[in-house]
Amino acid sequence: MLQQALENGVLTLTLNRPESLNAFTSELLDALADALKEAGKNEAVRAVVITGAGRGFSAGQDLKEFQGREPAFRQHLRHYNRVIERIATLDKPVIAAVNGVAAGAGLSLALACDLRVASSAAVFITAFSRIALVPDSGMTYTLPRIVGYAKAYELLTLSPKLSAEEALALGLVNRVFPEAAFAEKARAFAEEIAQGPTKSYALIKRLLKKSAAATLEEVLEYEAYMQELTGRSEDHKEGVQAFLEKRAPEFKGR
Ligand code: T3D
Repeated sequence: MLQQALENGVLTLTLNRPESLNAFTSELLDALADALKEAGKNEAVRAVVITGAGRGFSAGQDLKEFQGREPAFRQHLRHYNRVIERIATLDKPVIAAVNGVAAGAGLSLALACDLRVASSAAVFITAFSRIALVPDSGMTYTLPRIVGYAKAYELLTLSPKLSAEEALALGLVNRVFPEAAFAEKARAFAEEIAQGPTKSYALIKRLLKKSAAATLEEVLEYEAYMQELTGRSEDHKEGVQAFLEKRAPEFKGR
């Protein structure tokens, strides 16, 4: 259901229900939330990748899970919200490696990550309005912040299928890699990030999250505080030393 592998500082979490394009069940969401919590505690993890098994990233909610039962949407969304909040507060870069279709809450999950890389075969669909729902899992927060209000409104109401190239042009993804080399390229991208100054990345993430609802004055103060923390880190000393010695830095995430 959820596969985990830790290699070279990168924890890869693979949604593994390929027969339904990795549609989410409560069980899968809880496993993902637990894995993200553990990733926060494990010092060996310096970056997290979320990807999908088979030809899909995730088709969102498993539409078969509640058939024949009374819907309890608000209660059920707690499973999603826990995942989204854990990604937002995890002090490590979280990368969505979108190997195939990302629809509904599958797209919400990708948008909640800090970075997105896509296979040239990936397809992006907001999907909620196609089944007369509103978005969830933070998509009305993340999407307009990435593409702006008017594009977000269009994507959420008309729900077109976007190709990887269209998603790249909109800024929905950071990189597109050819389908045949996707796994290898996505891994290399994540390993490069995991070898970076990850303590500094963690505080950049906190600053950006805070800036979404803060005044300039508050941000200036928070930046100064965070700069004090990064300025005292081993990685900062190494970065300056490496610059002076004209060599590549070796960051440890401390
Ligand atoms: O309950 C709550 O709390 C509400 C929460 C809502 C969150 C949401 O995510 S709402 C949005 C839910 N997702 C969708 O509406 C997307 C439904 N899927 C599709 O529109 C299409 O499958 C795709 C566009 C994603 C991909 O199309 P295609 O042609 O590449 O694949 P396919 O043939 O439609 O799907 C392949 C199989 O996956 C198929 O199974 P089968 O017929 O081979 O046995 C299909 O039924 C299954 N599948 C795809 N999406 C889902 C799914 N099974 C369960 N749930 C799905 N969401």
